[in-house]
Amino acid sequence: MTNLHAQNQEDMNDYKRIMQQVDDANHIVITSHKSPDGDSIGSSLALYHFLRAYGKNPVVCHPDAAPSFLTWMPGGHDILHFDHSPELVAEKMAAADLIFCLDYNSSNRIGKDMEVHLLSSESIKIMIDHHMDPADFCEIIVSETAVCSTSQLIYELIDQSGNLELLNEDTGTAIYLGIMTDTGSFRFPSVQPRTHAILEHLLKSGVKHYKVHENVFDTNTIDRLKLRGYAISEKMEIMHDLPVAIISLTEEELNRFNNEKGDTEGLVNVALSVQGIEMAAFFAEKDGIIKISFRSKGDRFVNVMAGDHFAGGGHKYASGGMSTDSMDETIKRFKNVVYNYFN
Ligand SMILES: [Mn+2]
Repeated sequence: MTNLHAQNQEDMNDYKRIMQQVDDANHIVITSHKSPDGDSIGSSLALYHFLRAYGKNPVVCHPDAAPSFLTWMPGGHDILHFDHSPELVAEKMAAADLIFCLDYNSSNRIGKDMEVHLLSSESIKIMIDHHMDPADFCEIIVSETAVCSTSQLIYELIDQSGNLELLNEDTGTAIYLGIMTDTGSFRFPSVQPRTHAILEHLLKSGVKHYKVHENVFDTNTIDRLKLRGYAISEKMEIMHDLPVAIISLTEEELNRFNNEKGDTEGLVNVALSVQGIEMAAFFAEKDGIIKISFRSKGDRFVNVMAGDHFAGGGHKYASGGMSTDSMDETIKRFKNVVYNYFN
């Protein structure tokens, strides 16, 4: 879906129209959602490197920093963080004449405080995203919910605007990172033949795919591995009579293992990997709030449950939510919701 279809200039695709806005812009800001993941970092840095090769000087402004297994990326240390430098980011956003909103579908996904600066900006705003139900806060919306990652859409922007010769190793590495992490290393149903065609081109462009995998997956600390071992051996529960697995970690438990950003990443997928399990939930307590990740497969979907019961949302097979109840109360509530869902 794109808003610009309404204007329908037949000889120009949406991506070319986006590049027209880029041509006209002097101050370009690239934003993405809170709690960065591989796709928000990948799409932001891919667009950053591409626009630099195109002759622009964009700045990437994120709400908060990424875990270290993502910050090694070329350009990773050029990203400004609102929670660390609020005045500087506010200044960049106020001065912007073009703001990209990548990998999020609703302005509140960048956090209440940064959202104020986004909504008050007079800049043209362009959303490029793959989450369902895009909110209406951008002048141009590219919302492709069947595509595996926003990073793949940045490739489409570069390709379909006729700029593929500008795709260099840094841009390609960022696209590779985003596709790899948002597809569980190229295994989710969202992977299309087109995805692999893009990957072929990225490798031909000099992307060292093995380095991306090593930097993301082979950088465990001992504390992280012990925390994950503890979570699996002591805190994983399979629901009675239901193909549902749960892992929960309290703040005390996380602190015991010196938890750092990213240490619990993907634990929910470990729960989902148990033979016969169709749905998994991971609960983590932070500052008295329970943050929840939901995953599912096959005919089971988690996005509606996350939205209806846990103030969240997301994709059919991968959603998030939160709860201000205690851990025990939250898990009890989840079990009730799941019993109703399955019966
Ligand atoms: Mn994404």
